Amino acid sequence: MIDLEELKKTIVRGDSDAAFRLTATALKDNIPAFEILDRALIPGLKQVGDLFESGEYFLPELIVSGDAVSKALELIEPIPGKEHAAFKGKYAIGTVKGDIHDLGKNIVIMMLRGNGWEVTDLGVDVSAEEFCSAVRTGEYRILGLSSLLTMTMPNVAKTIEALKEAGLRDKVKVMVGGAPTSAEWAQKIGADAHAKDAPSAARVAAALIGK
Ligand code: B12
Repeated sequence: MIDLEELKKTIVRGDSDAAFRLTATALKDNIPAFEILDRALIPGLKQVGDLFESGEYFLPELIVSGDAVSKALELIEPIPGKEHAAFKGKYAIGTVKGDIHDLGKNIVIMMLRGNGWEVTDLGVDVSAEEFCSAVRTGEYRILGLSSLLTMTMPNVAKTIEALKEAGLRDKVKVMVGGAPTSAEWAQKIGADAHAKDAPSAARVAAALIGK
């Protein structure tokens, strides 16, 4: 049986090949995807963030650890829901302008796909105009906005304002998320909902459309 602590260590040292190999072994050992995420990949990233904050790691270490998680994630999409996931509708999601963090968003996407959502990934560094254009042309029930930097949080609010100005705000529910965000802040900027992690994102999305 594979030791998830070992997998976590591959993330902390940014070893993509080992992360990929150990994730494959974990899945072969029937360890559920959410456990791999919760006990190895996410804690690994958290440790990398702490090392960065304390000045022991620099940008190159963040990059290689991020790449190691991306490599592992290639193997575990999508994450199936607990019950049979009936089709719920279309969901568009992106990381706001100025922000290129996408691992959390990608995990949210996996969880949504495993829970009956058809998800369009709008990518990273997405401008308010690009979000508006997606809402205008697609039949999305929910738009998800991700922000990992305190500095880019205002761009979440700007995107909601842009939707209002374009007359699109009533066309779609808006969900926000990302480490520095909170439910209180989401309410203040006029979002419909906030979720703190991927499992709650799937739950909140279903609740938003009454399912
Ligand atoms: C990996 C990483 C990077 C990688 C990103 C790789 C990638 N492909 O994403 C790279 C190297 C690119 C990077 C760059 C930078 N980073 Co960085 N990074 C991280 C790190 C270590 C992990 C982030 C992560 O993936 N977490 C794991 C995921 C699973 O968590 P999550 O993103 O929060 O997502 C979950 C929830 O928030 C939620 N969620 C997320 N999005 C959404 C959206 C919706 C709609 C919903 C409902 C829910 C939801 O669900 C997710 C799954 O559970 C964090 C440290 C940390 N502790 O988070 C720093 C961190 C975020 N980075 C930081 C910084 C400062 C930077 C840089 C400015 C560094 C620099 N000097 O250049 C640049 C900015 C580049 C830019 N313009 O965006 C700071 C941010 C501080 C702040 N609050 O502003 C942090 C906190 C590090 C630190 N402790 O100082 N980074």
